[in-house]
Amino acid sequence: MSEAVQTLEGWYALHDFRTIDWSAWKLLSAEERAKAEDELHTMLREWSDIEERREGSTAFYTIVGQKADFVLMHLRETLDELNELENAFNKTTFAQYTKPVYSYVSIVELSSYMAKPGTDPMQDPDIMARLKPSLPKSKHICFYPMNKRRSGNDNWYTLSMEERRAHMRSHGMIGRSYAGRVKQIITGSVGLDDWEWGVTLFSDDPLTFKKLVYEMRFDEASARYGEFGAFYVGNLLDADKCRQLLSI
Ligand code: 76R
Repeated sequence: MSEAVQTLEGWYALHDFRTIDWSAWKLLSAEERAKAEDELHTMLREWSDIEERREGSTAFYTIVGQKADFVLMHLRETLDELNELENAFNKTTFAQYTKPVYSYVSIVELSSYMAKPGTDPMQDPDIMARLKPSLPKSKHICFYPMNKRRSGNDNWYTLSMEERRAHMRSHGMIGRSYAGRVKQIITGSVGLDDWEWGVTLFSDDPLTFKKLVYEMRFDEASARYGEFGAFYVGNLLDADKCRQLLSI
């Protein structure tokens, strides 16, 4: 049996994708819509207070295309908190005018392939910041789930630790050449959801997603061992953009 890599886990993550029921939303009176929006903005403010207290983080983005209209990505200390906030949102008037289309449950994960031997990662402030990150307010988000292949000669899980480390080094080198242009959050979901990892990328330029993901496709870690689910891409929603989106 190959040795499993040690992983470090941080905050739990929920990616909640919804469409908006525009026909029902349009049937509301302007007052009813305003009330529903006020309630939504109160909830958004509560989430940003939680972020300020460093007890979690929330990202709110539109989704372009027909897979969803928006995503709320939440990070929290526990699965219970994620469930509570999901239910609190579902009880709002605005949520009544949305339909869930996809969700993903995972946990922020760092693997130790590149860890410096003899150091305690939990004492490293950079590592702690990556495990419990404040989600960036970049203009764009990209999310997709992925697996590492387990078929025939292409089985990631039968590779030795050294082989996997070499692949991850090469993978990390490509990633690092995008430093400053993209922020990636890898969340592990083995035992939590249908795929093995969620990949969430943030950038001010959506073309960077295409360039980065394309370049990685040629790297063996992705070319030979990567399997990918559906891609979701979208634009940052601040309070003003949210009002614009919901105005009829
Ligand atoms: O933590 C580190 O910086 C070490 C290097 C590193 C690891 C171990 C790293 C760097 N990643 C690691 C692990 Mn990654 N990553 C992806 C995708 O689309 C694709 O082909 C793959 C999706 C992207 C875009 C990406 C970006 N990475 C992982 C793992 C877990 C593997 C395991 O444990 O077996 C997955 C599934 C995964 C997938 N990666 C980076 C990036 C970027 C941009 C970096 C550089 C980060 C930086 O140095 O700032």
